[in-house]
Amino acid sequence: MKLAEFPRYPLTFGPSPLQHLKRLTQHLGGAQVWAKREDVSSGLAYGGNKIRKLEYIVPDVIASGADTLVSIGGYQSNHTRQVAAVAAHLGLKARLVQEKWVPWEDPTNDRVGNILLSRMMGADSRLEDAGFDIGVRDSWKKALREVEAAGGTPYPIPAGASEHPLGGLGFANWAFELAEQERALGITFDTIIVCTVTGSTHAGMIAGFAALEELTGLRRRVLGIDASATLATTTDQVTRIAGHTAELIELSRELRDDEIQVLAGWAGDRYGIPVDSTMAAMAVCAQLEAMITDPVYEGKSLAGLIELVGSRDIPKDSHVLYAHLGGQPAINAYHSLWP
Ligand code: 5PA
Repeated sequence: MKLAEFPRYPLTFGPSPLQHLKRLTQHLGGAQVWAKREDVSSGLAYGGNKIRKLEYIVPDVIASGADTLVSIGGYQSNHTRQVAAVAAHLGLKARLVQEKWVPWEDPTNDRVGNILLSRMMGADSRLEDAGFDIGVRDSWKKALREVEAAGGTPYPIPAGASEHPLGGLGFANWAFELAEQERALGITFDTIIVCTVTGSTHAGMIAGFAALEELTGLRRRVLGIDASATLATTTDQVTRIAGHTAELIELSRELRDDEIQVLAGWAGDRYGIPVDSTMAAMAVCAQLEAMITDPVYEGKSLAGLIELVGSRDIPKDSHVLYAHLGGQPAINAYHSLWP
């Protein structure tokens, strides 16, 4: 099926806005830096990248007759908060498995930010001790069985909605949406910067831009900035989901190796723990643009962008687009970074 033929349940206000980051551009003295803002494009509990993925999953949820969305993430998972939001919006229940993905010992970590919002929206959010892993977990299978045992009909949504068969479609569509916006603006972005952890955001973009390339011949660099600190696993997952999504939308060729680029260098040693470059990137963007990023995901991809523009790896005559994927609620649990 072509991408436009897949059913999509709208959960956003419309296309996510494009913003020229003029003061950041001036500060870096190189490429023109813009952002496409998934963090301000939906009214559902502050939105974010999962909303777009879920737009293509909700029709399947409705068709399945399920009454409970079951999903998994860390204590401060943005994904599970967006699943809780979509459940509330659809009048369904949400059962969330929140694992100890990050050894962040702040006593507010399991109480404020994302997890607080999920609880407010009525989700049944339960803590588990397991550490970071983007794969399919036993705790999640257990939650599915429990929902069934209680007489419910669960609908499973894996971590980040990435391993869901339709998980890549939202960001394949993002590529087409961007192409429309570019036509209206008269600007073409040659480089895209996107944070990558469970992979389907980046992978969807790769498939979408490949499909666009078939129509226009235009090649771009879609650079995934790893924030998982488990580069090999994330790169495998991106490769697999990009290939699967490309097949789903009937790309007429295999993806090339150069289309899949997940860059290391800004994740630090551990998922969820910021390093100096993360802190510097978050501060510079907050202070120059009042654009807020988080220390788990977006601060890390922003650090990548800043270094690649500063070093001219992304040349001065480029237009580079930073995909802002949301994630701000988590900063509440990281208050001690700004004492
Ligand atoms: C997340 C993911 P992918 O998982 O699709 O690679 O997206 C990475 C990403 N930015 C980037 C923000 C703000 C994100 O929330 N978050 C996960 C979560 O549980 O919240 C799936 C890990």
